[in-house]
Amino acid sequence: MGMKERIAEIHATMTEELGMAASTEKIEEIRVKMLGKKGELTALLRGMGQLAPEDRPKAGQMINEAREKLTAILEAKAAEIKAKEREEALKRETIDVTQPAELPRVGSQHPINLVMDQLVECFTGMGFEVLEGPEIELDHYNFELMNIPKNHPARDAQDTFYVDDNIVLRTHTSPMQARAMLTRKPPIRVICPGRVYRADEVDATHSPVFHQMEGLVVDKDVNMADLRGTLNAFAEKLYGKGITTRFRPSFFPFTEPSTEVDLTCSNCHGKGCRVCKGTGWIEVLGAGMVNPKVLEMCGIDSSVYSGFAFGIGLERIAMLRYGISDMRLLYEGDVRFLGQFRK
Ligand code: 2NM
Repeated sequence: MGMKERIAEIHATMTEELGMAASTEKIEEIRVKMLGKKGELTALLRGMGQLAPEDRPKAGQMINEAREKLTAILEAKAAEIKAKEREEALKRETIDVTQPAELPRVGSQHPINLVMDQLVECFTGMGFEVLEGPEIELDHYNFELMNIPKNHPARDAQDTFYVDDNIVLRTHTSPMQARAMLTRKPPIRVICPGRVYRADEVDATHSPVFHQMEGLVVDKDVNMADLRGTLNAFAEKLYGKGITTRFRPSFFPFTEPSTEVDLTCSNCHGKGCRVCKGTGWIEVLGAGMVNPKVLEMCGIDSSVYSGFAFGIGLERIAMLRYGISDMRLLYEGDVRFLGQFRK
C-alpha cells in the first residue's frame, strides 16, 4: 500500500472514530492512538527509511500536511464535545435560587428557664445580685445554719437525699444565702436561683428535683414593710398593675415571723375563678424576717442588722403562667410540648 493510501486510511479511521466519540476522554484516546508518539502517523514517519531517498521529502510533506489536517479535525471535534459537556454540567448543576429556603429548626427555652429569667430580671432591676452555688452541700450550710437542728423532721431521710452523714443534695438554695452572710458585710441584696432536691414521690405537683429562687436582704432597719413593698413590686412587675400580695402567718425555722404570701389571681384579677378556686388569691411563696439566730450563726450582729428573706417555687409559677396542669410534663423533654413556650 502506498503512502497516500495509508494516509487516506488513517484519515478514514480517525473520522469514523471521531464520529462515534462522545467524551473528551475518548477524543484524547483517539489523539494518542492516531497522532501520538507511538501513534499510526508517527509510525508512518518512522517507516520512511524504507522509501527511496528521492521519495522521502514528498512523503514527509504529505505526512506533515496530514498531521496538521487531522489535528485540526480532532481539535474541532474536541471543542464541540467540550461545549456540549459544559452545557450539560450547567444544566445538571443549576440551582433554583427562587426556591423557598428550608428553615433551620430553632430550639426554645424551657418554661422553667423562661420563668427564672423573668424573676431574675425583675429582682436585678430592684438592685439584687444573682448568686449561684453547689447543688451538693454540707449539712452544716443546708440545715445547721438555717436553724434546722439535728432532730428536725425536715432532716429525715424520708425528706432529704443524703450523700453521706455530712453531705446532702441541697433542699433549698438557702445555703448560698448563708455563704453571702458569712462572706460579706451588709447591705446584702442577693437572689439565689437554682435546682433543689427533696425525697418526694413524683406526682402532678411534686418532683424530687425542682427549682427555687430565694431572696435575701440584710441591712440596718430592714423590716416587714420592706418585705411587703419588695414583693408587691415583684407582683406588679411580673403580672401587671392591680396584682398585689396578701400575707398569712406561717412558720419556718429560718424566719421569725414567717409568712405565706398569696398574689392576686392574675387569671380573674381577684374576682374568683377556677384557677384560684373562687378565692381571688394564689399561694406562690414563703417569706419572713430572717431569724436572729440565723443572722448570728452567719456572723451578723442581730442587734445592729435585720433582714428579710423569701423563697419562690419556679415550677408553680411556670404551671400557673402557662396553664400546665401536670408537673411531669416539665421533665419529660418532649419537644412537641416544650416548643409551645416562647416568652
Ligand atoms: C423561704 C421562705 C422563707 C429563706 C431564708 C433564708 C436565709 F438564708 F436568709 F435564712 N433564705 N431563704 C426563706 C425564708 C425561704 O422559702 C419558702
